[in-house]
Amino acid sequence: MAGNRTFTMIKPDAVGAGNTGAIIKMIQEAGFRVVAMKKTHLTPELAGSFYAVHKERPFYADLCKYMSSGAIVPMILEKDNAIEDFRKLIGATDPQKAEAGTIRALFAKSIDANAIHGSDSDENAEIEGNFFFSQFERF
Ligand code: FUP
Repeated sequence: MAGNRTFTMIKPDAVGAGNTGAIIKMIQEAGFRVVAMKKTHLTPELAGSFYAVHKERPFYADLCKYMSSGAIVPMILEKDNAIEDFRKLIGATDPQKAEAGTIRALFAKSIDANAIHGSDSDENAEIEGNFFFSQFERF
C-alpha cells in the first residue's frame, strides 16, 4: 500500500535565488501538509552520507559539493499517495525534460542544480526524514 508521507529538500540553487516561499506555496496548494521543516546547511561529509546510494556514480563528488554550497530547506510532507504525487509535482530530474508547470520546470537551473529533491519510495522517505528530523520535530 502506498504511504502518505514523503521527504523533500529545497536545494541551494532555489533557496539562494529566493524561491523558497514560492515553492512551499506550490507544495501546499497541491494538497501536501508540512509535517516538519527547517532551514539548514550541510557539510560536504553530511551531503556525502545523505547521497551514499549514489557514491559509485560519476556525478557524486560534484553533487556533494553542490549540496553543501548553500542553505537547504528539508521537509517531511503528508498527503495520500505522497511519493508518486510529489514526484509528479516536481517533474523529471533534468529540468529540460520536466513537464511544464512542475517545480523543476519553473525553478531548476540544470540537472545537478535542480531546485528540489523528492523521495523515490516509502522506505527512502522514512530514511531521509530520519536523517534530518527527530520524532519531536514532526507535527
Ligand atoms: P531524483 O530522484 O529526480 O532526485 O534523481 P536521482 O536520484 O537520479 O539523482 C539525485 C541527484 O543527483 C539529482 F537530484 C541531481 C544529481 N544528478 C546529477 O547531478 N547528474 C545526473 O546525471 C543525475 C543526477
